[in-house]
Amino acid sequence: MKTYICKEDIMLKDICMKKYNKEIKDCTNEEIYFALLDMTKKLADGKVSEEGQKKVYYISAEFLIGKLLSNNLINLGVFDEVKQVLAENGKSIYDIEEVEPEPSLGNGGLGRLAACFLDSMATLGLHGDGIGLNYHMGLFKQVFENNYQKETANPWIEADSWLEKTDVTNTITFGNLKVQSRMYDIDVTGYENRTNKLHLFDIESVDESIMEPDGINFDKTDIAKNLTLCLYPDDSDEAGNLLRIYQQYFMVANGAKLILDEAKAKGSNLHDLADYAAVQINDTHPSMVIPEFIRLLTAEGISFDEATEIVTEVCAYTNHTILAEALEKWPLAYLEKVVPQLVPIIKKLDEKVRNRYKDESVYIIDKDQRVHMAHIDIHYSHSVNGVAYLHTEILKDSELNNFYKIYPEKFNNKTNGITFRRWLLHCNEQLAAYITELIGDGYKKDAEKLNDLAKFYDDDAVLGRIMDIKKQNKVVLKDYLKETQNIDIDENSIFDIQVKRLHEYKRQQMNALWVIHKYFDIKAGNLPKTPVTVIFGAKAAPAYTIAKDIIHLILCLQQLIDNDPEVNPYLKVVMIENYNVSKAAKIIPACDISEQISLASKEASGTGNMKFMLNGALTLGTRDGANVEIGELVGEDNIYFFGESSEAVIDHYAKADYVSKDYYEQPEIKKLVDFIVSDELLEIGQKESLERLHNELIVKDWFMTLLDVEDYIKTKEGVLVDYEDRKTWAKKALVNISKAGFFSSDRTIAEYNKDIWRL
Ligand code: B1N
Repeated sequence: MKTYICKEDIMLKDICMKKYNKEIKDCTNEEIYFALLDMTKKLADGKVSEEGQKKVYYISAEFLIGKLLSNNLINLGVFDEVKQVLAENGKSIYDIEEVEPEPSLGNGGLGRLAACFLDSMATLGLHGDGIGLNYHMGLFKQVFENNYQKETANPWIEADSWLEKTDVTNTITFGNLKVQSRMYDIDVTGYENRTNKLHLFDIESVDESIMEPDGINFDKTDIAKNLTLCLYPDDSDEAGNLLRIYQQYFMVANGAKLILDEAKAKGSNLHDLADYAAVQINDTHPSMVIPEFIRLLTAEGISFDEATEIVTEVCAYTNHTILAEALEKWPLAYLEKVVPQLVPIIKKLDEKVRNRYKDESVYIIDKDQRVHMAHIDIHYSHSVNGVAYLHTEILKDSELNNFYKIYPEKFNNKTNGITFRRWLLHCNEQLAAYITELIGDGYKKDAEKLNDLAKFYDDDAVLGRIMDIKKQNKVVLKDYLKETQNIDIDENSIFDIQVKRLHEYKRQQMNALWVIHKYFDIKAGNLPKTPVTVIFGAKAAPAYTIAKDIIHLILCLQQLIDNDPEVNPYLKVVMIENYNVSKAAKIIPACDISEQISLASKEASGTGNMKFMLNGALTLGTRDGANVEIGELVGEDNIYFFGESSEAVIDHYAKADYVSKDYYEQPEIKKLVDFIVSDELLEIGQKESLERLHNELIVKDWFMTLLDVEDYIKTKEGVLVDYEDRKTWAKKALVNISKAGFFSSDRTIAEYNKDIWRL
């Protein structure tokens, strides 16, 4: 019987004895968790090495890393052994996982992508570190109260955690204010490869006690206490905007200093910085790193022009959205208040642009004296990439067309990806084991090997097993929901799932209209053959009123249907509370239908779509983002597309000819939309909220819900019919799994390295 982790002679047994003077079997789950934390850090530490001259720095406001214990054990190659040792001592690794708090250092896809990328860099053996902020409360925790989202505080840092306090400290200057920073590191373990670091900067003077219980309100002006309190502080007033600028500059000032120090230590004379560092700017939050580098380089005696060239060679920018409101434009006056040292540099950079180009749309500072952060990135980086084929084409053809005409050579596509370690090996152990049984474990390192599953497309036994595993995952989710939210779901129903941030362009409201349609249908006696469970999970930004109204509608529908014995045997709505990475890992493997229904052209890529596909769900979606590439890989028979094309949508915006009222007037649609303010729902929900949403759909509907709702309903009904043919469905699921290899973030990172970083 094994009683220790033999790999590196680091014995869990010994750690427990030394730390607690107890045998493993006598330790509590908490004690074992902290012992495993020590053990894992030691194992990871053994794999840190300085290799090669050049290093990548991935700077991002978000790193949605999720819980790390199991992920690290898998990557370090000791998960099975640990699981077994624990089992032999009457403990379960799954219970111990529950002890770990989930770091909430991100919001959605952008942050989760950064985490997947760190995993893949380490896995490919690339020397690449992350640079970000150590938010003490991260994003708020969501609870439901009276069918509304309520925000609460979300502290996650404990005395003993994955964070390692380093001795790197800096003084960061904002005009008259100076703050002391400190760097904390988290190990990033690669799968059977090297360990990199995620560097998270914090202020020494942060004060968690100033946060109110709602997790979002605090004195926004007390920078020395609040700087690293939370991610995306409310920006509805000037103080909130200034705080975001303070955060961004704090992140890049510490980051730029670290990058230059490391390059110098390796022998760089700074003129050759590009031989030592590649910097990836993840969306515009870190854009100030460009003027900050120029400030630091010129202070070392390098000319402004040369500094500009050096920085351009070092930096590369990733765009993640075409939504205008998400593209940051800071008033110059705000930058003057927070980072006066950067303002002359930004003005000079703008001047250079004005001297070369007459087109106002590419200026950095516009006529309203606002600084377009993305414009700094595009002029002064050597690479601009979108995150899916369609998204990059839209950037080139319309959104950034004026830039594309100037710098065609800078534009490139890097279709997003996901790490299969977390999104298959860890979250769906059974499926991973079965795939290994069928095709060996080569796919764990070379995801394209999943294609070998093609030989089983017509193998009834294999198809049966795939469906059995799905069923077991549905039972796991059922038990989890019972335990955490006291909700009962039926594992024999169809699990139809939409989990992602709440935004009108993602159109959770359209899915809600389908629920209303189905409710009417069931009332009319058209009963579905198999019951349907519609699962939602989403946080709304605290100041985004309509998004909160949509959550309210979904929760009201959930209550209405739960209490209607005529309907509840056939239809159930579940809104998962506080959707996060850990919950995603339980939800995704259980999914039958993956809802990817954004308005075409608006979802830059999506990455949930890839996770669902990999776990054998079929996509119901628009031809948007990476859905388009999923469709090309699996073929039209294995995906359900509906709705207007991105060209048609872009054309509607250009002509401003979409009138939602015209669609609303169609009796079938009117009936669904008006149900939002029906007596049944008003009895459960708040009049103001439901009426606001109802009105929004009729008079505005900026993201064209009513344009696509009819086709959506028709297509979804077709999916439900197809579900009944279990064998054909299983085959479609297997095709999806087998074609998912392309979406490994290992592929994405290899492309970044080949085309942009060149390590
Ligand atoms: O980035 C993901 C994509 O897969 C998604 O399609 C995209 O919506 C997401 C400002 C954002 N784009 N932009 C953001 C987040 C926070 C913020 O303050 C913008 N997130 C995305 C990964 O590429």
